[in-house]
Amino acid sequence: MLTLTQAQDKRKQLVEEGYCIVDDVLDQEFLAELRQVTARIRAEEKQSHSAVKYHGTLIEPAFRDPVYARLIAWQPSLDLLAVMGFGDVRWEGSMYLISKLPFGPPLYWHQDWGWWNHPVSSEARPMQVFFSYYLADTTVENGCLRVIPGSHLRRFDLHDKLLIGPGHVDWTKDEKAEGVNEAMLLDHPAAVDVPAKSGSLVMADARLLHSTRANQTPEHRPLVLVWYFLDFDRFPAEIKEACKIEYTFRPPNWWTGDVGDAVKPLVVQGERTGAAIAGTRVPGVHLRRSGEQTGDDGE
Ligand SMILES: O=C(O)CCC(=O)C(=O)O
Repeated sequence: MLTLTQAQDKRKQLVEEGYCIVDDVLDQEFLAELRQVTARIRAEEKQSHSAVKYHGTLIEPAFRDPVYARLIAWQPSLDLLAVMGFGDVRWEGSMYLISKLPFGPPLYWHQDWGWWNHPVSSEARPMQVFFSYYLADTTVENGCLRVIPGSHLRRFDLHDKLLIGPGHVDWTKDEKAEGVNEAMLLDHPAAVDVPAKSGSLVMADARLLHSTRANQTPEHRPLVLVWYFLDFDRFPAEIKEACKIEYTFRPPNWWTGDVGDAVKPLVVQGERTGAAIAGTRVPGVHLRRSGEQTGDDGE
């Protein structure tokens, strides 16, 4: 567990740069179990690699093994968020097994925030984060994550080149990613490599521009990625309502018996109480260029 000062530094980095890494969040025993189950699921899955060539695999494993319920509610990660000062943590409902294939291509630049039309998008506080648990050490050679620090709060030239919106590359809906263009695969002068040790937690804001290096090795590079909302009680009501519509769980989308009990407090639930926002993944006026003041966000 980090000291308070270390945790505050991680929070500062997450808020200002859009990401941070915390080492040794998973212990060796749990990591071994995750590796074993994840390899089994990858082998069982009949996913066509050509359909998800940029990711490698894009499998939703959550309800296929109890180990993933433990990962979602992994106490050291939740304790870490608490010491970093985040409350009301919710599991967004999704988890992906992204196994970059041997000699697989880089992942294209993209960001994952879905409510760019809401003024809250310009606020520094992280609301939605992905937790990446790499099950093998990642390096520049085997396809580590790349990010553009600060791109969650500031518009870069790259934002205007990414194909998003209608006909766009939303890989959750267009797994073939046919709209990927050249700019989305290019190097960028502001890009930073984020190599990580297995067992570390790489945490990043959904708004951050990110991609990966290519895998230049003959080994798979496995990742289990989990999405969370932070400080959900402070979400704007219309986004909360949108979450209530999107993230519902009914069998078979749950584990059997008491396996999912620890996850229950993390689930978005509740009666609908108002209108939901129709979101967009296209950053609009709420993503400002450096130094630009729009005055549109209630500041
Ligand atoms: O494969 C990776 O390392 C990153 C995947 C990712 O962040 C994404 O698909 O959005």
